[in-house]
Amino acid sequence: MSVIKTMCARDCPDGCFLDAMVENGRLEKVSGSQDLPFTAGFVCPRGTGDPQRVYSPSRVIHPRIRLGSKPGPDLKTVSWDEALPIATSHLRTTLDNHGPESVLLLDYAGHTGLITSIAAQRLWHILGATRTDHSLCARSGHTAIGLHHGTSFGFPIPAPEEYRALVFWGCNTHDSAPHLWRSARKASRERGTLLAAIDARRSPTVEGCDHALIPAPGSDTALAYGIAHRWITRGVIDLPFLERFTTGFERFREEALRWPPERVSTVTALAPEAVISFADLLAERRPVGFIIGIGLQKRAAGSEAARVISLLSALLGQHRGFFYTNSRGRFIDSDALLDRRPEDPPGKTVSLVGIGSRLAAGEFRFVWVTGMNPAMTLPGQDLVRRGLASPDTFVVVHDTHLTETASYADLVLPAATFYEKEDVTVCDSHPWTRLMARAIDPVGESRDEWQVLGDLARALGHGDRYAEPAMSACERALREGFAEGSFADLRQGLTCRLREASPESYPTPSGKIEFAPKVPDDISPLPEQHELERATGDFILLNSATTKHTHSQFQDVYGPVPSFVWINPTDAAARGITSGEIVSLANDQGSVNLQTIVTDRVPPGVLWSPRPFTDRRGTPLNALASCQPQELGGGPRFNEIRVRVERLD
Ligand SMILES: Nc1nc2c(c(=O)[nH]1)N[C@H]1C(S)=C(S)[C@@H](COP(=O)(O)OP(=O)(O)OC[C@H]3O[C@@H](n4cnc5c(=O)[nH]c(N)nc54)[C@H](O)[C@@H]3O)O[C@H]1N2
Ligand SMILES: Nc1nc2c(c(=O)[nH]1)N[C@H]1C(S)=C(S)[C@@H](COP(=O)(O)OP(=O)(O)OC[C@H]3O[C@@H](n4cnc5c(=O)[nH]c(N)nc54)[C@H](O)[C@@H]3O)O[C@H]1N2
Ligand code: SF4
Ligand SMILES: [Mo]
Repeated sequence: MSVIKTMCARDCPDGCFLDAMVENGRLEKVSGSQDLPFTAGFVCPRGTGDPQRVYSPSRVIHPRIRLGSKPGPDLKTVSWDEALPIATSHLRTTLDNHGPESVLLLDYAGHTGLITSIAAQRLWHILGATRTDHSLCARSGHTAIGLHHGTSFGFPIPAPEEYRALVFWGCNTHDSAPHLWRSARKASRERGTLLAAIDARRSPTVEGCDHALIPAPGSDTALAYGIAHRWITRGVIDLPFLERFTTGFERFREEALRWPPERVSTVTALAPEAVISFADLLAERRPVGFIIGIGLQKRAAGSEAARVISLLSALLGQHRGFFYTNSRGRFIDSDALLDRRPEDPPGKTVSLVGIGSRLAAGEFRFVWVTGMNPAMTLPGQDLVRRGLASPDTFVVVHDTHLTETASYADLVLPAATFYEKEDVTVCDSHPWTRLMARAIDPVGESRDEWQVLGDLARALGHGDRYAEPAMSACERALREGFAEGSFADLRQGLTCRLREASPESYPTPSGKIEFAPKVPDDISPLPEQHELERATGDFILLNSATTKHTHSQFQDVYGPVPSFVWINPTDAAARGITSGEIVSLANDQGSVNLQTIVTDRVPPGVLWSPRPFTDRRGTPLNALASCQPQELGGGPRFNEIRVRVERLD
């Protein structure tokens, strides 16, 4: 058995160093490498499930072309020599007849490696074709935090020893980042670090913390101002720090003073005393690390909550005492990966959250899908699926597995998994990286992205732009990237440490933390608590990941993403609903049927379900989600899906 050192490529904050155990050319087992203490010792169920997924029956192993109409499973195996000219000819015809804007790239979170995630974008830049703004996940929070701090990176991970309290705010770290969670638990055990959670439901993270608050969904801005109010009125804020490192505090102070505990209580539904005692607890436990969830900002005003929470630690005299994701604090030259040149046409960038409407309107005649399963993960599924199903739109899906989107593909191309190609990935939290060495040969006829896109570029006369080996582009991108080690070390399998921006530097106009930055007219200079819609008989459906699946992946290993919904006993009783019953969640966009679990882990008026399931009729959860982007940052609104709950007869 040989052990190949690699790193996980999934879109996960933990960035595990993995040891791939290979025997006779076959991936047998995957374990957490001892080379990185942060992730050593265990991997999540997706890591352990990788060997099964790599060889699963749903793996795409040959190119396949559609027989019959979309959507449907009828695909015929063809050779690469047949498949590539078909893709090229459709692409060329679309470019000639409809222009580059009608050629869309849908790429997202399947593989976060520098090479894999950029390979298709490089060609789209050369062609001046349509790309998206990648707004589906964390973008609003990045924009929000950046308004006040210049960029969104926060304290280094693992959390420095001096944190005496960690607040998990609108994130379910227990499931979404198990190693980060483990390091927090260790700090709690060994140093008495207080663990607190603020979540709109009793999540696994809430259950694992010493202290928790369950505010009404979308009321976090009020809560954060309430905490600031208590600190300001008690005089526990660090005035010399605020004087030296911030601007605009007076205006923030005035707003915070408008949020006494009683007013906070009317918005959050928390008892005034609970807000006061929580604020006092944190003030005694400084320095405090606020971990701001990506889940938190997936609502119309989610970015407002991210803004105000990111400012709290400054009141306690701390630089960047928050963690969101640290992806914006690295020194990676993405232009080197894209090979951007002045002569390239500008191209068009459109909203990924809002792409459903454009797809349904027939704006695109050629769509290349890679590292993404849009027929599951995009909001507005009715529009998305209608658009992909159009006979006028030629859809190519390059994926490792036969996905729900493959049912809408005209051509499916087999992709190599991260065990089958070389790459380098940069994790969003900790700063360590190492080469993702190729552990096994590509399964079946699968090919990596650089090769496939290079072949397509060559056929279109742009071969010179893919002539360099992918690893040289990667090396150029990382030229300024390392704090310890070098690209040569990386190539030898050594652990390298990436350079990180200083937590004490603020690339804002003033060079300081700006409480009330200068912003365009449609944005409020200070974070704002939006009016919450009052009871209309509708529920708010929250949804988040569970441990076994990464978004729509691993359904081949662990079965479908479970379709159940938590409902509060009071709401269930009022509707005569019992646990285990199938109900319909419906709104003006669609409906899904799923099984109830009656539990007080959600408050009245709030529902929670795993994401992103399809119901028994094949309707995806995201049929209910709106493709109207958030105002700030253009992010999604997955955590404020309004639905009615109806019993099925
Ligand atoms: N309802 C709801 N929907 C959501 C969210 C939510 O909270 N609620 N969250 C959103 C978030 S945070 C995110 S990040 C998105 C994720 O959205 P997606 O990126 O669409 O997520 P996945 O389902 O993981 O799809 C990734 C695809 O990449 C493929 N893949 C894996 N490795 C490779 C590779 O090396 N090469 C190629 N070519 N393909 C590969 C996988 O097989 C899989 O089909 O979903 C969003 N959707
Ligand atoms: N197992 C697994 N892990 C993953 C992923 C996966 O698919 N599977 N995906 C990865 C990706 S791409 C991402 S973006 C991250 C996301 O990981 P997180 O940032 O942890 O976000 P979520 O998992 O969506 O959890 C959000 C939590 O916020 C709560 N919440 C929702 N609305 C509100 C609100 O208004 N206020 C408050 N206070 N709480 C609220 C929800 O109840 C939920 O418990 O996870 C990553 N990790
Ligand atoms: S998905 Fe996350 S926890 Fe699981 S192996 Fe990958 S990096 Fe580690
Ligand atoms: Mo995400």
